[in-house]
Amino acid sequence: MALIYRTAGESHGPALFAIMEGLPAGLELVPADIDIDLARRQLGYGRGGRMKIETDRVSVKSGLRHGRTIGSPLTLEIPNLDFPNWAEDRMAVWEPGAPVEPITLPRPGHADLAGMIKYEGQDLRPILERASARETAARVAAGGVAKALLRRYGTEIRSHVVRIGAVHVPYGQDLHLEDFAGVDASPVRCLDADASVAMRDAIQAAGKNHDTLGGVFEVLAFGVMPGLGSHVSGDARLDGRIGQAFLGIQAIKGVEIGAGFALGELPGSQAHDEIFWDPEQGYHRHTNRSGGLEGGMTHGAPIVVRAAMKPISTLSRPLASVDVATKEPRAAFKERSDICAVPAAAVIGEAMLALVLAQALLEKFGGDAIGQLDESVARYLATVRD
Ligand code: EPS
Repeated sequence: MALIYRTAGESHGPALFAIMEGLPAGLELVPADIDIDLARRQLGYGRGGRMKIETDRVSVKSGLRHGRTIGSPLTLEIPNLDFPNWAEDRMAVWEPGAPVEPITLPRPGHADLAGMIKYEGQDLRPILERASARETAARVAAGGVAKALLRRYGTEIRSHVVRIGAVHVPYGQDLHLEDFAGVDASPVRCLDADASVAMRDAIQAAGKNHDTLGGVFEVLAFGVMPGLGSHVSGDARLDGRIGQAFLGIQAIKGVEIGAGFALGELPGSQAHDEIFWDPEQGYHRHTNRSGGLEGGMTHGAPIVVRAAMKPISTLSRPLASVDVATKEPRAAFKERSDICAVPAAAVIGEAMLALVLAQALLEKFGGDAIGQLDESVARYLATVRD
């Protein structure tokens, strides 16, 4: 059965949900598999007041018994602790006692205007509530489950921030799993201590200036077996599926795999990863400009994905807009928001890569129960070296 998932929930509604279908029965889970990543997603210098209100923890509503999946849809719920503050009026589920003023000043860069036109609304609230990156908490919860599945077969996913505004560290370095041990201790989830300070200062300066900052983060998957994904059709290529998953994260505007855009500048003799074999390592490469993917398939080297996040579009000194009710020029709507959420986006990127890889794993090996999956993977891995 294919692994599919869907999220539901509004930013200031009662709760967020993720439903996952197609997980094999018998996968062991503990709350920390999900809650640690939920907490990591809430961190990062530059988050706004909302993160002081929320303490994201998963509540499992179906699909799990005694800490093991049972093959039925897994429902993950994350309550919005801010909801009681909104329940009486702006996000009341039923008709509120008194009318609520519509929001009619779309923010440049947000889903507000296009969403309102598309859904024929006179109020931006329903659009911004679902477009909000609060939704990513549900994806991170689902990603925690996907990571637990992948871990069973030796795959570990890590991330770090490589750019905030104008401050950046070199991209695409040769990194190993151990390099990430302390990354969550950096206020911006950057591996370089000096750059962390400079990034934090840049966020602080942007905040003082009523501005926001974007950046670039990198996600790596270590211990990925070769042969996930397929070359046979465009939509089966894992590069494309990873690209979709990352570009589906709120505010992501660019994705690179491996050396990415820099490959466009190199001659073929310097762009590819030469192939070696020895009895100890089997097939291996000395470089990884391909970011672990060739022909839409994993080849055994770490997967390396970078994504660029645009600056948050809710500005405390708003940009020019138009009142959709009167068509008069007005400053855009402003609401409590973050100054920078790139460190959080990196954690969300981990979840998206985990979900794509878990889907590709189950697509290749299937299995209704974890034992069947274990057997298929072991049989395949025995063939890989030779
Ligand atoms: C967001 C606006 C802010 C962010 C929110 C995303 O929320 P609020 O409007 O409640 O202050 O904090 O992110 C989260 C709540 C979260 O959990 O990541 C937006 O408009 O996208």
